[in-house]
Amino acid sequence: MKKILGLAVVIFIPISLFAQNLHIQPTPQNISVSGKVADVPESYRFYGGETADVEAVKLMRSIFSVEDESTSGQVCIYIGERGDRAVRKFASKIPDCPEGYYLRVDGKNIVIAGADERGTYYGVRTFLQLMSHGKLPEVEITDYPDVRFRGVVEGFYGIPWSFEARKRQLEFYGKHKMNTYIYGPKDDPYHSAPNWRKPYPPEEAEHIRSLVEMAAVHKVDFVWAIHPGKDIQWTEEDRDALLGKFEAMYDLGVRAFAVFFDDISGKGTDPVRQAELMNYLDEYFVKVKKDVRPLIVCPTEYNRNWVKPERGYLEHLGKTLNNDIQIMWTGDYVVCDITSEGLDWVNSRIRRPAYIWWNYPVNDYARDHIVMGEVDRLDKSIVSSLMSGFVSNPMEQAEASKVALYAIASYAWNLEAYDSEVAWEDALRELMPQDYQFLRVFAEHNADFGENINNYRREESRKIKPVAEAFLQNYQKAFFSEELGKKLTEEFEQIETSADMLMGSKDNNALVSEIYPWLLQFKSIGELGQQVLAMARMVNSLQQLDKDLFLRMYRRVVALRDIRIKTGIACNDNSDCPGIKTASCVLEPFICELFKLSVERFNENFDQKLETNLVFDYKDYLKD
Ligand code: LOG
Repeated sequence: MKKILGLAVVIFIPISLFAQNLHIQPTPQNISVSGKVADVPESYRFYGGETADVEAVKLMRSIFSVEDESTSGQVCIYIGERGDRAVRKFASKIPDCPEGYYLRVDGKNIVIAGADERGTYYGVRTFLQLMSHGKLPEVEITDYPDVRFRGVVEGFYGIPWSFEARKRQLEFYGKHKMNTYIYGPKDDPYHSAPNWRKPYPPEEAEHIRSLVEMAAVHKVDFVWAIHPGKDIQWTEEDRDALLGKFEAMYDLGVRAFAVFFDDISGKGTDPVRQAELMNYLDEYFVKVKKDVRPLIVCPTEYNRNWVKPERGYLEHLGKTLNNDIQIMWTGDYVVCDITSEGLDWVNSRIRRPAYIWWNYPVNDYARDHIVMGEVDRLDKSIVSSLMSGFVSNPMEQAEASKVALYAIASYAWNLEAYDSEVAWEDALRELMPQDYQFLRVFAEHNADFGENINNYRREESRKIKPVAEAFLQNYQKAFFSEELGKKLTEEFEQIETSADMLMGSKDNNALVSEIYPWLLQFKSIGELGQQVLAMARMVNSLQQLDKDLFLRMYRRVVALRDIRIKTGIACNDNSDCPGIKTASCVLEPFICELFKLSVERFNENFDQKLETNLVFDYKDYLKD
């Protein structure tokens, strides 16, 4: 039977639709598709298994096992890196770019040839995506990343990610071709003051050791960062303490390091001392060890808005820091979109391409919000050589951050081909394969950060927004549009249902538990919306108005508002950003406005003095 199937392989079936709809993320740089499709071969010969990247081979072997190999196999699988015998024939096709690969599937061959080990691994990752429903399209792909370092900087304030969450992250990075995880949670006392000089306690040390191992399996550089600037004394003693800590981390397996000088004041901010220290570490640690990656530094003036030109801070780093030290940069502001102009500006000062620390989707300055919206506004026209890295600072909610991280992986690999909508849909599907449609509803209405100190806003509730606006315009003129009202009611029903479905979902337990407080509030937005719309409708036809029923509805809305505040405070009593906010950009204000208009009308007609202001002010509540 197997033999017959094997023979069938050489005959490609022209199902061009299938092939044309090839969906590979991140989008490969060059792909040509013949339109022919074959079954995944069951009879094959495998070349290069002993010499190619171990992890790449392992992944390939999960489909093409050693046991099923046959010398008479019809299809030859070649795998390896440039210089390996198995892929020698294809050497000229391999892109001359780190982490690049050449991938070919034709009637007789499957070729995966990497420019280096990661290239081969990424080639296999692409191959796995090609194979869907047991079919393999005939393709030729030449692929490589636009941005050299892509990934995540766990650099937020708040509860650092758990060991379990980090494991899931590393797996996700490997799968989506991200190669960097910078460990720098502000609230890890062994990363920052007061304990940066001390070694980790044994249990935490062991966790780091296993994360480093796991990172290697997923082809991710585990970069350990230190944040010494709050109390560094610039003495020899402190320099040795820092070096000692690096040594201790090296012993745990760490082979990539960063030093963060962000968010400090006083002595630690001195660019001369910072540069001396960095060069010292470069010369006496990195260069001596030989197997350590180039250093990364996050400067004190890490965004344009904070630069004091008279200090000449960036210029000093640019001039003095050894060439192979990377310099991080958040853009024109702490939180902002990255622009070509901004990159030119900083690069000319630091004399190297900036290593972007993108402060999105981090929510440590807006802890009451969770953001899972479409990552649009990433500039596709930026010349990739202007950046040496693009890493995202995520949310304390690791699993929920994956929506943004998926997008960033896709963008940093291939800037021009980035499609925010596709990335968003894909990410949601990956997070919740079964309950995707409910998650989509939630994510659509949880995209903005609300008013915040960084003035960084995102579009939210995009589809329903014009409907809500038009409805209110009509209603202000005392016209209740049945058509628009129906759409809005349906939306609120869908919100309520989606919240229930997600709270009960077993599709991704880690995600559900992270977003649970927001789901509770999301459900109540659904209920509130329906109730307020019903009130508005009732008060609009005064002849039919049942005064008692209206008052009952009024009381229920007020009760829902109170529950909402109490739930919010119970879940987050952070004094800067208390509460849990959801759909706060469009739907919550819509509900407040419609409530106000309806109650005003009721008051006028029944000579009542009901409160019309349905505010959701957590801070006021905390004061009481
Ligand atoms: C911190 C970072 C924090 C982020 C957003 C950098 C380089 N440093 O203002 O730890 O998560 O902003 O609040 C920062 O961005 N400081």
